[in-house]
Amino acid sequence: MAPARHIAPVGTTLKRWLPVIFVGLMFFTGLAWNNFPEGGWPRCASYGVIDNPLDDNYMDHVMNVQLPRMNYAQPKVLNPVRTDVLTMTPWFAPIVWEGSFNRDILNEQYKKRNISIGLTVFAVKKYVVFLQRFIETAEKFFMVGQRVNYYVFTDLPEQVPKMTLPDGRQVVTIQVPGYKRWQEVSMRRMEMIHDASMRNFVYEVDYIVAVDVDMQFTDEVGVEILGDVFGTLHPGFYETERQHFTYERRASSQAYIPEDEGDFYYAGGFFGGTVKEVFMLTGHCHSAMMADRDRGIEAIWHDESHLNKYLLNHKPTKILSPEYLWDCNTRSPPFLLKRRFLTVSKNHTQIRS
Ligand code: 48C
Repeated sequence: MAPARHIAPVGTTLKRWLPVIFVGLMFFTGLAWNNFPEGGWPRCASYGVIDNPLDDNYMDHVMNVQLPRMNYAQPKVLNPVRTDVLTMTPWFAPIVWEGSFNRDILNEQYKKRNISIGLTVFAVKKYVVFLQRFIETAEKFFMVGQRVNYYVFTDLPEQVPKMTLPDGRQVVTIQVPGYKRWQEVSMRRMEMIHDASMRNFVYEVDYIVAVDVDMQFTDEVGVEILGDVFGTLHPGFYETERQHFTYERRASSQAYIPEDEGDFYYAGGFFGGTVKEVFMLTGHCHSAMMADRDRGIEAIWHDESHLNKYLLNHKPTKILSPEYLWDCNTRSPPFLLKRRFLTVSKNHTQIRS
């Protein structure tokens, strides 16, 4: 019977081969390392080098996430802060209400990104009278601590109030025609924002927030509103059945929405998003309005009708509650814990004449 071969315990074998394994590992690692594509980790087994979709300092992000110590209430899975209002749409877009977010956490996240926001406002003909209060109240409440460009579109640039603003905030005046009809002024905003997005905004800011000027900020409006594309619930329709929304109901208009369609009724006076998304939204709405004009039709609520059609077919990634656009003459219902952006009472006939 052949002598039993002496089989050394595994540990001895391993020790004996360790140097060989180590040298081998170093050799192959070195080979591999030299073949990594420039700029970091390959995403998958590649047939030829692919562009690395992660930005160059990917590892920095991963290794250096340092949110400062913050004390805030623990979010409770079974005990949501708001149970009186809808806080998420069926397409997973958050609806922003007081209590549904912590601005300190959001500010920390945005601070790392060093963003800038463009606030567009049209003050054409007599509406220039609203600018002073608009900007003064925006300085108190709008994106405090962030970089902001106020883009003031007007036919009367000499009447734009001269205001000294802190570092990082400035007024940029853009001259536009003083269209005769107020409806035309309102509708042309889409065209003007679209053009300015391509000419200026894309080089100057990350987000665009487009609002009415006959308004004033009365409470914090911060980075909680930012996202790819957002609309605002109109204060007059949050509890209305959709067949009673004042959508455009004539099929001949590009803004047409049938009675059995629609999610929400969005206000024309407050929308926004990334420059790219706002560029597409305003371009689409402007083209639709020009197509209607060629066919001799004007949607019932002008740019607001087209905004609603656009956001029906291109769902907003975030929705602002009526806290962000409220009528100063309407009492606050119990669910309205904040009034952040209020209409300024005016004599429509006088101001639009
Ligand atoms: O700037 C003007 N001048 C006008 O004569 C008519 C409208 N406008 C702009 O369009 C203002 O920025 C207005 O806020 C906006 C249309 N919105 C309104 O008139 C009410 N907020 C509905």
